[in-house]
Amino acid sequence: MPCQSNFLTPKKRYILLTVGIFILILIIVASCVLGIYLKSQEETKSWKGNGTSRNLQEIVLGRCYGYLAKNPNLGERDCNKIWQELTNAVYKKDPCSITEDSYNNLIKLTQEAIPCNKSLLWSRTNILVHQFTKVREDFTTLEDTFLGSMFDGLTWCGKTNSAGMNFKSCPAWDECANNSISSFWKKASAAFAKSSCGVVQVMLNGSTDGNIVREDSILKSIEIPSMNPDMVSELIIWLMNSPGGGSSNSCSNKSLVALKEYIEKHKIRSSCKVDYRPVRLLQCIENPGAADCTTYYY
Ligand code: NGD
Repeated sequence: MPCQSNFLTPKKRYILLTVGIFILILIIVASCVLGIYLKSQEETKSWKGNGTSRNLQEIVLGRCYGYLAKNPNLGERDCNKIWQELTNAVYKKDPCSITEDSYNNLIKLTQEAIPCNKSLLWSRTNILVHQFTKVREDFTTLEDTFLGSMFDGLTWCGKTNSAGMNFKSCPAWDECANNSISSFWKKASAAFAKSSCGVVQVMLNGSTDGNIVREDSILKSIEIPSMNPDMVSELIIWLMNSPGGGSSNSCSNKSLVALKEYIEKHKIRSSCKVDYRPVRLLQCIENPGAADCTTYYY
């Protein structure tokens, strides 16, 4: 009796091979289609905030070289590496999954000593505080530091499935907890507060609507708890009201009393000055006819 072979006949082998190749081609085509679909989904997905600032890379590099030219004491810093670390933090990642730790390397590359008694924090006084530090360069806000000055006023976020920035839209501050912008400023603010020493100042807005200090403000939730009470001797509040009238507040305002208690709970002394004169003079340059400004004329 002829023994029966276990091997496939050439015909069966040919059919199996054809089917195998067909399935392989099908898998490759399906994954290509899925990839294109995911990419197009991402590109059409729209976040609520503005997209990455146009020419972001050129702006960041320009600001980096500009700061180094003005501050030779910082020594050798590699602006291209700094840009690289920003891209490492956000490229190929969901812009709502960027944590404060994503920026660890960026923070390391931009470390800078802040002279004692010169740190100036702020909340709801963005314009005024920076008008002030323009003329009083001995005070330093986060936005006047190497790191802060490179990224202030800019927006950026990456794309989940591909390298590069998303220039169409980025998550707004409140759209998700771990977004590329809010995590950056939280990390940068914590680092700035941590390296502050001596007497620290904070400029607040007495004429703002609602609470002078929001519960979830970066000042209250990040900066005050990040300060080292062994290094910071006092936090002085400058409460600035608008000189043109409207609502104004004193240091006995409820939210300020609560803030003072909160600061002291973190083992830091605090005091408060209303309408701190050097800043008031600056306000009066812009608004010389305001009732509260006329006393400065002789
Ligand atoms: O809850 C928020 C929010 N918190 C901060 N910001 C927020 N935006 C929301 N939509 N929802 C953003 O921070 C927003 O762009 C504000 O214009 C900005 C400052 O918020 P503000 O005036 O309420 O003050 P914070 O106490 O939260 O923050 C000011 C302190 C100050 O020492 C800065 O050096 O924290 C530093 N910082 C935080 C956030 C952003 C700086 C920036 C910046 N330069 O963009």
